[in-house]
Amino acid sequence: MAFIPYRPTFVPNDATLLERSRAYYLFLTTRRSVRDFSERPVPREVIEALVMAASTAPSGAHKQPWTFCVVGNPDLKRQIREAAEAEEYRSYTRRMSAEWLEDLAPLGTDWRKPFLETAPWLIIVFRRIYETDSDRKRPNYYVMESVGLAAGFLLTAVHNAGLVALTHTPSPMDFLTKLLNRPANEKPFLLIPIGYPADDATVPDIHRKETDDVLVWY
Ligand code: IYR
Repeated sequence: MAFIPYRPTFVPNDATLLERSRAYYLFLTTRRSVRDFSERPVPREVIEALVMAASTAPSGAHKQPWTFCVVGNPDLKRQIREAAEAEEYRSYTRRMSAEWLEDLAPLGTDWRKPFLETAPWLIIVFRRIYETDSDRKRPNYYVMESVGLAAGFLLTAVHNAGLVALTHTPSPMDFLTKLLNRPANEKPFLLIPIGYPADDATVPDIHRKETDDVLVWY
């Protein structure tokens, strides 16, 4: 591998360093998980740019062990919704523990997932557990960490664009492998509807942890 000089995009001075850091933090505090989507269309090229932003995430041995499947087809969205709701119904009525349901109660979620049809796009993130190079299996490394980072990059890109997203985790997710016809080396990781928020969208009045609760200096 050739090495090339690292050229910083810009060199901040002491004042802009703090200003930019705080401004970005403030901007991120305005990101929310939204469950009420508008049907307003979002151009395909926008989604492509957001996915490519996600794909800039660091990854184990730079394997980029992810595939972003993008669904806009209404019929496929309906099939995904039906399959997700069937699993979620079983989860909410049988599989989730009393403690789990109690922790979720303030968020007001249930097995119904209308956003899987309302949102113009569903991005299903798959983690690639290995690659097949001329019939030989090659491992990927730190796949969970890598794909988690890419999903995080996607969420901040969506927020920066002025759109909203939801990190949805229907469980189990194997129905996505089947519906999207994915190969054996890919496992579903997250389902992320993306679009504009509905005009009357509401979000729970959550509060984030304070500095002292998340940061320890040594
Ligand atoms: N996957 C279910 C339940 C759920 C679980 C957690 I942890 C959440 O933060 C939110 C929901 C669902 O999507 O409803």
